[in-house]
Amino acid sequence: MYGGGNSFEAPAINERPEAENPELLAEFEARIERGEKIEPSDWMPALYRKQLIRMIEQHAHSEIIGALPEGTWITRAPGFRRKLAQMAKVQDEVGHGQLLYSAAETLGKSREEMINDLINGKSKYSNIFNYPAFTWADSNVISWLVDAGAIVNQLANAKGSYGPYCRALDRICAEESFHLKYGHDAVVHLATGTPLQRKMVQEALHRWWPPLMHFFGPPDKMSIHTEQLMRWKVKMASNDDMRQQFLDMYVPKIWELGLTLPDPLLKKNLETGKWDYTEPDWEEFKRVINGDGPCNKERLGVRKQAEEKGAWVRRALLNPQAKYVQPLA
Ligand code: FAQ
Repeated sequence: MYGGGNSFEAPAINERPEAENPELLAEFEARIERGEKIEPSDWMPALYRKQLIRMIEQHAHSEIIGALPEGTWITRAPGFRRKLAQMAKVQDEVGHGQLLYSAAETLGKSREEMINDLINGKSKYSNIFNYPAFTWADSNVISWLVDAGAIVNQLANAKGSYGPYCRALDRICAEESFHLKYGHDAVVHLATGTPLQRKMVQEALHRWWPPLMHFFGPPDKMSIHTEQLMRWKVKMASNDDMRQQFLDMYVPKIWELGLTLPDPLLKKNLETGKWDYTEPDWEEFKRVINGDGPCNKERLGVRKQAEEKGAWVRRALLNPQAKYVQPLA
């Protein structure tokens, strides 16, 4: 079990599907089976609501924390055009966070509670954003391959059962596809550039490969939530299936550029039709998602500071009647 204070606990007895009204549960599951969307005002089992909040909230946090490693490269991106594009991408990621927080709010958890849970380390966010982007090439690898991984996941889940989440994912995927092209273009530029540029992108790729393999979640046999989530069509592909899809689509593109990956076992197995690979270090994954990665403290520190510095704006928005009173000299 991936534990720590923020881990998913066994559902309370009254949250277990068998504790629900059997007729309502059967009708709910039949609707899902028919491919209908569940909307916020519809009846839903308590566990479906809890799982969706967990997943959408983690996704929202991942977007706003995910903006940070690339955000630090806006001022250092090479040239004005790259700076503009980098800035637009980072703004998109933060916008995705907003869409996803709104989708999670429809299930009854307030944005304030979600942000508090993020800052206090109670909620998780994607493992991958706890690693540093040392060079411009690291930022490009994120733009290409982390976005690619996110698209594999989101295209599948956009066909899921909860209306507000699926609609948010449709829009996010459209923008993310553009990020992917931007990232690919930037990586190709470095890979076909000077020997130093090529070396830089090759090193970045080796650094990001293990966290990219972790990104899709633990192997199916270790996953806690997949079975229930797939039954209710919240998740539309298992972790291993998404990882395989990613390998299938992107390893050939990486090799095409003459770049290497740090896994001597990586190859498509013609008998099984699947990719063979070395299991990444799942102990490292557990440490990172439970708060002990290279950049966890720094990432949460930035969010905490943003929250504190922006508090006056939220207060002013919530109470527009309040006027600033000039203090007496
Ligand atoms: N990182 O039972 P499972 C992006 C946790 S968006 C951290 O397999 P599940 C855009 C999991 O929460 C990236 N924790 O879990 C962008 C659970 O712990 P809990 C985010 C992870 O939910 C690009 C435990 O391990 N995308 O990148 C991770 O069935 C570029 C057991 O795991 C989403 O969130 C992980 N990688 O499957 C932004 C998509 N994997 O909660 C900026 C929505 C697992 O019990 C720049 N989420 N855990 O304490 C999902 O599809 C699923 O939640 C999975 C995990 C597939 C991530």
